[in-house]
Amino acid sequence: METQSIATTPFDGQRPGTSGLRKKVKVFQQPHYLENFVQAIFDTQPDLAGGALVVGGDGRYFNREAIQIILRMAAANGVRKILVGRGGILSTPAVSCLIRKYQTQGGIVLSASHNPGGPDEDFGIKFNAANGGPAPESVTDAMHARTCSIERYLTLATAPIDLDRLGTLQLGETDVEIIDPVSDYADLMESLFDFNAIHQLFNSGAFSMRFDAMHAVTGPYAVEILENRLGAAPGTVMNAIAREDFGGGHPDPNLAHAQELVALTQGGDGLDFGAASDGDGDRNMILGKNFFVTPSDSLAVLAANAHQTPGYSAGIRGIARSMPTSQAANRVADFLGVECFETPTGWKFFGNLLDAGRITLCGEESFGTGSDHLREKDGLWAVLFWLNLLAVRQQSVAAIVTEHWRRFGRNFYTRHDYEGVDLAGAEGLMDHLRILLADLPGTRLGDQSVSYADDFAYTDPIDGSHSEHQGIRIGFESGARIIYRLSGTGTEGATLRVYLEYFEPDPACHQQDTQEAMQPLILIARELAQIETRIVRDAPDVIT
Ligand code: G16
Repeated sequence: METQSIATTPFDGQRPGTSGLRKKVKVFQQPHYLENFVQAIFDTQPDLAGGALVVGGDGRYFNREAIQIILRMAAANGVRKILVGRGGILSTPAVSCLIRKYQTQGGIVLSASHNPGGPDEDFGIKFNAANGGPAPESVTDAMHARTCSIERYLTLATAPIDLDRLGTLQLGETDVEIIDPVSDYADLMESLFDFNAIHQLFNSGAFSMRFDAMHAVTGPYAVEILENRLGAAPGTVMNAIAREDFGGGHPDPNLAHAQELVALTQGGDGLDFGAASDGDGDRNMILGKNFFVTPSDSLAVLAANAHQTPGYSAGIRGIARSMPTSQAANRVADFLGVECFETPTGWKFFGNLLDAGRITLCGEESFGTGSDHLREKDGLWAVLFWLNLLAVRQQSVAAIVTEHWRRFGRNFYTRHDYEGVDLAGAEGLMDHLRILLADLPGTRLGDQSVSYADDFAYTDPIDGSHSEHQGIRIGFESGARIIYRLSGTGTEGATLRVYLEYFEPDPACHQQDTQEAMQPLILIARELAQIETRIVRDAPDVIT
């Protein structure tokens, strides 16, 4: 089979964002577009030549075509062995699991995560390093630099291979092994949690639940783990069939996009437990009967109770949360006497802390929770963690969380997203805030006194790498915070995220409605940033 060197020229805008390169499918379908980025991976990751690689994606539209292109290019670039999920399917956590288990030199994940799929929707590609985690900025910067000067890519002149049959095929000199996408990951989950206790909970007759796979990649994983291995009733996993367009939905597990599931948990006969995951299986949403667990609270609750699960019975070494995630986890870390790190948004910033053994658990407000078992956030892991806690504590979700608030105080939290806004307006809003920063400390905004205001920068404590402009942070003497950031995962215009938090120690005030309780802070945030005039929006598109 002949290796071909194809002449190409650079495309603008191939800089990876918060999580890889995400663009519209039509952008990726342009001749040479995907190839240029993939060649930049091989050109900047010399260990892949002669090494092993994991390849898989969330099954969205263009997944199969992209995988065929990547396999041919990997073979032409001298990769010795490639592990591919059957049908081209691998969840993001499963890729991380396989890289670590089989000690490959990296992996390529094809996904645009929670963004919609289909011919007119989104696609994405991300490189994960040999530790199983998203490539750090130094690596993605090098890839981007390479895309700016690329002049050729290597591929093989060969027909598409059969992705649907398990077994090993030859592609030139390269072994391509088509593997069961689920089993290694399911085995890892079984090693971390008390499957007997969860099995008993499911069979007690006193517990009802649904897991919403949102027609995305976790369908087969959740059916195998929850229904086959743990004995949940067939149908416990809803929307279990993965589709290229996610059934036309938005595979984002939050209150706005998982309404069908949310409705099932509400009312007097609502389910005891509801959970959902996103397009590529790394996000999670946790619901109890008439109860939504914010991702920030979820991280704090898991940290406070980790010792009750087999995988974490020895306790945790430390916690990390992304900067906009609420400070609820800090209170638990203080109580446990372990370190708590505040990192920029993006799972890649947890990698060094996990590798160095400084943290065991990490999480983000954006529905991501994970631990040192992998180097990605992990949706089903979080669901199993909660199920394990429900089984051993024999309490409802609401009881566990309200008890947690009584013990540690409650960090009320909400995020307001303004999606698809004019980029220049959004950047102007951020510039306006930056100009205000120096004068804010010591002033009063509404009934709050500003104690600090900055443009968040982070120096990684392990390798000293430095990241700037990671979000505008305004902290008040009361412990409340307002944070403004522009999303790094959108594909159209800009998305402004406003994150709001305040601390309430008094249990008598813990049952208030979040939006009502936070109204004074919401108004401060809107006025300070001049949201209505600068991005011409009078209300957020999504509130979580
Ligand atoms: C990605 C990143 C997360 C980040 C999230 C939101 O998640 O992996 O670390 O918190 O995007 O980022 P942004 O606020 O920049 O849109 P996912 O699930 O999309 O891969």
